[in-house]
Amino acid sequence: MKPKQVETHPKGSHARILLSSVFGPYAQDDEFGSRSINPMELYHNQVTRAQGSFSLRMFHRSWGIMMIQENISAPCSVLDFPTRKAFARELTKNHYDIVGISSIIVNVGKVREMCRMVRELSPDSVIVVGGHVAAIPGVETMIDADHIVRGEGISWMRRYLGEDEHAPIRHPLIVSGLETRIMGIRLPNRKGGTAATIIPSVGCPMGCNFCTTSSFFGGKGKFINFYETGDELFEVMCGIEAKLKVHSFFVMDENFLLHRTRALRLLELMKQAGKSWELSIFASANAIRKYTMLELVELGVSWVWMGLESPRSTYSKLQGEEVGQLTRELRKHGIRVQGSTIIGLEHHTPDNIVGEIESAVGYQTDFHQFMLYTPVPGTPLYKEMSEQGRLLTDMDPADIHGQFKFNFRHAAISREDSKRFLDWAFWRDFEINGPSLYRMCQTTLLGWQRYKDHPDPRIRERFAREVKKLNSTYNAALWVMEREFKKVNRSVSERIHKLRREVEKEFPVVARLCAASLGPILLWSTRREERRLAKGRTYEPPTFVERRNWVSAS
Ligand code: B12
Ligand code: SF4
Repeated sequence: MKPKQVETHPKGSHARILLSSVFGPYAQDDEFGSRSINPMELYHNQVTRAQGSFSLRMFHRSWGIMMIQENISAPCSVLDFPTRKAFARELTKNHYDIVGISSIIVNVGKVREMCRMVRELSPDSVIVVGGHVAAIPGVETMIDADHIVRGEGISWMRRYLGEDEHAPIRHPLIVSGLETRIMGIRLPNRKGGTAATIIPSVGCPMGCNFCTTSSFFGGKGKFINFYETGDELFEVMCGIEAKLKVHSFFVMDENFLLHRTRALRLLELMKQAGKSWELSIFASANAIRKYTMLELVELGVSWVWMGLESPRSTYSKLQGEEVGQLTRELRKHGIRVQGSTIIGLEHHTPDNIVGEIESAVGYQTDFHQFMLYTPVPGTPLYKEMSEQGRLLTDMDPADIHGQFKFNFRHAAISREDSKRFLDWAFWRDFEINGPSLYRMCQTTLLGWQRYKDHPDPRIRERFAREVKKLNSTYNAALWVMEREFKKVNRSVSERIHKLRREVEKEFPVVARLCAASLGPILLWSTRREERRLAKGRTYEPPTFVERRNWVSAS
């Protein structure tokens, strides 16, 4: 079916709206495109997946539809992570004028099924599909939707409802991670215990050729700021801090530090108000280098996700950067680094790829994501590969997610080998550097030792807050890791032992007591988790229903 022209919905802001993410379960193979290797988990999907029971497990809500719901005045329900049954129930229980479905490309099969269900169960509803799935060429012919929205969705939905698309953006209250578990233990959901997500912008002006988020929001030189200034951002963060009782923010902005004026104004306001916040950010190496280490520390940057791509890559964000030196420096200042390396770049061959992976592993980041070089619809890389006739056309979109096999013909590496090299990279990082949890502990200790006596009380307060976990639960975790690795990887075990001794030197009573009391419990839960994982245990996020401006239909 051909998408209709975008006009305003006849009911305007009185239209009743359902915004849904695609249905689960996710971490199992099925006919709608779920894949067991593609769980709804950030770390276990693409970062710590080879780390067994030490893998960090957690879910993240679908922030795009939460943002849209918060910024329209129409009655609106958000249904996040429904089952097919829950989606059907919601469609029949409430009458919706508009059903919005949010999806990325891998889940297009689920979108197709959801559109079919809407036509059957709620035939009067207008179907709107948004998110990255909209970038698939010819998606109109794959799914039965009335509107397919490319790019930013808040302004689109406001326009569609006849509302002011330029009104200021209200930020929803978002707890960044859910149901966090590690070593077989689910961490308690304490109010304020988990960072809040804040989304200052979408898109990234760097425009790397493979980057789907950059291209989806305009490509090179373009991005959309929800909050232009440090003042606006500060105000939003203060509001969230008060309501969620957090000190810690997961800043969902592809390249937060690139917006230097905004970041430095935020810092100025944080200093004036004595805010000792922690920020987890995404930033490119060239953007990080625009700041001194002290500025980063003052800004509360405690975790940074940085694209390393490859030691020989030509991306402008890496130009002139000695990446290894930068990652070491960041960690010495207590900033946890998550590196991201691409497997299968154009210059990779079976002969040089092992060396490239070894270099990436040698950066010794706290976390390391490995991803296959993947031409994704909408990106310059996709266009280039398509023009060269190198795209594999018989692949199910559900298998194009960068963690399986190439979706294009590589000049030197076969499809089968792409997976082998990818899996080997994760394995090698774990073998050489040990569990990410241990590496994080190392960075936390370095930060504490360096800044515990810093003259700025905001800085001291933050490092004291961070080290609290290290001298208690994490030291018990170190005790377990040291024991478990003794049998399989003596070198890692010895390094963990050394770190634990340092922690115990710093906190002689608490750290030892915690290791002695909590250690055996954690050891038991870790081993139980290993057994569960060996039997194929997977995890699924719970379903959420949230209603706003809601009145029951008469
Ligand atoms: C959080 C996140 C996740 C979470 C899950 C989120 C969820 N509940 O689905 C986790 C960590 C589990 C995850 C997993 C995966 N993810 Co992910 N993820 C993200 C991340 C980091 C943030 C998403 C976000 O909230 N952005 C901010 C919001 C505001 O932007 P947005 O979602 O795009 O929404 C805007 C518009 O798209 C639009 N919109 C969105 N929905 C709708 C709906 C309607 C009706 C309308 C009108 C508009 C609209 O309006 C919104 C406001 O402007 C993005 C990267 C990024 N920076 O966006 C990747 C990203 C979305 N993920 C991606 C991928 C590939 C994956 C994985 C396959 C893992 C992997 N191998 O990379 C898995 C898939 C898991 C699965 N089984 O489905 C890709 C998608 C690529 C593509 N072109 O499809 C992205 C873009 C990362 C990347 N650069 O490659 N992911
Ligand atoms: S710097 Fe990162 S976010 Fe920006 S375009 Fe490149 S890969 Fe994308």
